[in-house]
Amino acid sequence: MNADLHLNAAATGINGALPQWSRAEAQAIYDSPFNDLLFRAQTIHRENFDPNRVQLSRLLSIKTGGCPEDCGYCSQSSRHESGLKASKLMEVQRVLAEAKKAKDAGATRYCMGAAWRSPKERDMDAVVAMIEGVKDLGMETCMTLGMLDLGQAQRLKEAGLDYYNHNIDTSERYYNEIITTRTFADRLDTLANVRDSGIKVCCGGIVGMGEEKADRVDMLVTLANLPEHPDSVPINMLIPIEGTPLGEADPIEPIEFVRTIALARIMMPKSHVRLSAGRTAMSDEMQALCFFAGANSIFVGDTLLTAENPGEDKDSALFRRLGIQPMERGE
Ligand code: SAM
Ligand code: DTB
Ligand code: SF4
Repeated sequence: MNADLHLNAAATGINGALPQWSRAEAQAIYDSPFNDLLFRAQTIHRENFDPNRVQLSRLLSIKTGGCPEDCGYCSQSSRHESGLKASKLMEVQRVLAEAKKAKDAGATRYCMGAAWRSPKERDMDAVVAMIEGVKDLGMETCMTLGMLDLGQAQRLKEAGLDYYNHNIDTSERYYNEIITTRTFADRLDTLANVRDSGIKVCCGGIVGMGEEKADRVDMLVTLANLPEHPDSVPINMLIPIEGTPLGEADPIEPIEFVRTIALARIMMPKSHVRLSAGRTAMSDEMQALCFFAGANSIFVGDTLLTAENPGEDKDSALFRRLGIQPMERGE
């Protein structure tokens, strides 16, 4: 392996602070020979995790569509003509019935998503009841509700929320091409509020939105240089949705996608890297390479929020072929 690749910021952490990565350093790793990159990622993966276990999360859209934001990839923005029917906040009992089914199917974490810019005061009681109910089932709870102020984050923490998902989505440079109704800095503020309230952070982004390699690298550098690494890092492959500005985007080259996963694993060794949206468009071989590169979490079930996901039968067949076992709760 190229000796340069051993030189990383890991040596520079002072007083337990996380090492800070430079873009050049990260880009060199991303561009390294594929076999070197994968060997390094898999070595780091094995130092931190059981390489044959993958964490299973299940998503539910608790409030679908009609979102005022203009995220260019999203089926749920009211500014795009995706044909999606908007619905009101789901009733608590229905959410809990769905969570129970997910638990019975092996999911350890239940992630509830709402198409909001941020939660409204009038919705908080129901959201709190959902968190409490899902926790009572013995599952980990995750929510993604848009921007949060510190008070809202503290309220969710008190209800027992384990994780909050809020993605930076892309590099700071490319961000304005994709979203104009909230800034990159807004995203970082929400992440700080979540972290300060003591909720674990789930934060990643999307690739395949027409960005350059450098944008993928920069996005991961931003994540790796946060005061703490996100506990979970979802890497979504764009699901192109008809009627959205990115509905006709060219797919990302699979090897580039695997490189992105490997770099995330190398820079954030202890984070759960989630092979997130877009798996229906991936071959088994591509997913196997992603697991080898250090991905160790997926969404299970036949829907994500609004889009398709492979479903239980396909995933259990894939896991059998690869000798992969589901992770236990809290692993
Ligand atoms: N409305 C909340 C927000 O944006 O903060 C929460 C839900 S939002 C749908 C969660 C994340 O899903 C987005 O940040 C984005 O990374 C991902 N996502 C949404 N649509 C996608 C698509 N078509 N393909 C891939 N990922 C997508
Ligand atoms: C994340 O990073 N990916 C999930 C979750 N966080 C909320 C959402 C994927 C959404 C895919 C498109 C859809 O289902 O509408
Ligand atoms: Fe709304 Fe979230 Fe979709 Fe953006 S990603 S349009 S905030 S639901």
